[in-house]
Amino acid sequence: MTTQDYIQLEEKYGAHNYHPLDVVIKEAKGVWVTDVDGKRYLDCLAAYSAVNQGHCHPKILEAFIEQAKKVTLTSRAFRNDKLPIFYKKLADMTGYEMSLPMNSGAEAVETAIKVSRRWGYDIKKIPENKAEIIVADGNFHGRTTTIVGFSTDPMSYRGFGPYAPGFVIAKYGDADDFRSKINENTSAILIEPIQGEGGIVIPPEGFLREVEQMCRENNVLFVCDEIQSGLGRSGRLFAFEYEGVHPDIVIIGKALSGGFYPVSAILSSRDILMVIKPGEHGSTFGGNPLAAAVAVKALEVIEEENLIQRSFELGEYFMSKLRAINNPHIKLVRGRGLWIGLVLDTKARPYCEMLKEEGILCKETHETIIRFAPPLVITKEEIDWAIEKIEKVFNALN
Ligand code: IF1
Repeated sequence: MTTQDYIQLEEKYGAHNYHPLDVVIKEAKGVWVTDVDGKRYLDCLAAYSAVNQGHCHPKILEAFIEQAKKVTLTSRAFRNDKLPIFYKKLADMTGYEMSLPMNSGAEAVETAIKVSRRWGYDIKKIPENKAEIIVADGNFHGRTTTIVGFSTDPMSYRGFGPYAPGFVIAKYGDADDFRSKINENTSAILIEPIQGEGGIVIPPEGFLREVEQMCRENNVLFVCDEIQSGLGRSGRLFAFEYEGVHPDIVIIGKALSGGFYPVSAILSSRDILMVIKPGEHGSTFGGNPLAAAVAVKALEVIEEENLIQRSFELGEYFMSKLRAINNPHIKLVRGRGLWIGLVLDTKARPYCEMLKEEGILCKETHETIIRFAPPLVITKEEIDWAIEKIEKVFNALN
């Protein structure tokens, strides 16, 4: 079958809920993917940071296969020998006392919302059904109806109402606006430390510290969604570390499994997580032994291969090379670690299409921003190769 054959099948039998580039990937390894015609591409999206460790990492693959031969799913009606090890690994690596495992990122965000509301009622004594959670404009936290209900992007929420109440929008980066929205019924502030889908939007220095401070002053939980920004992507284990804050709840996913399996979790303290009593929350696959075994190895790879420092250093290098490209359409290069947004003054899609022809896969966001977020195992030589192609494309489309 040819690329077009696959595309026609997909268009005919699959819902059109995406508009992907016309590249049909057959296999992948590290930072490279190969399409059905045998053409290789440098992957600069890394499945939206789910393959920080690189595609099909051999050590995670081995852990996956070994566990899959033993037991994959026990349900949480019984215990298994991998989940406790996963809990301990998360606690040791992140410094958070306890965690609650789920599957998709959105499920973990929903879990954080439920825990924040339950804490609001049982601990803060907010009147029943009055709890409010403050979120940021330009947020992206997933695609469930609750979550899209507090999105400010019509692409996410139009036609999916009625929306869950109890969410208040504040201006991302504006601490005064967040503070002005706090009242006695506020149970949490939920934000991304850097807004990914918004186009790698880094808030003003000090914003996260001010949010943490207003949460402490008003007995409000500080919740950080690190599903995309976390686990090394930003050049730190968590992006919130750039401001030295310590959120009450941290939400993780994506690279937590290195792209092998949907694994997500929320990290928090015993005091907060114990508001959920047995049987009050969970999921069929949440905390299964296969997910746990894969996640432990995915976390070990981040440590063993020093991916956090690599992300920081190579991200600085990549951004410096992008800034050196002299092109009138490039307005701004911004990012943290290997999480880079190239802000243009024109539509980004044609550049992504042409970069694909040059062997680089990347994705535009919000029309005019090209996101470069390769797996953190990328080498300096591969970055140099990519820069050469990017310069060629910008010169051609000038
Ligand atoms: C798609 C981008 C979109 C996330 C943050 C929660 C979730 C995500 C900060 C939900 C997921 C993915 C979803 C995927 C494309 C990608 C994405 F932001 F990364 F670019 F959509 F905006 N919090 N982001 O980034 O996690 O339930 O997907 O596991 O929906 O197309 P999920």
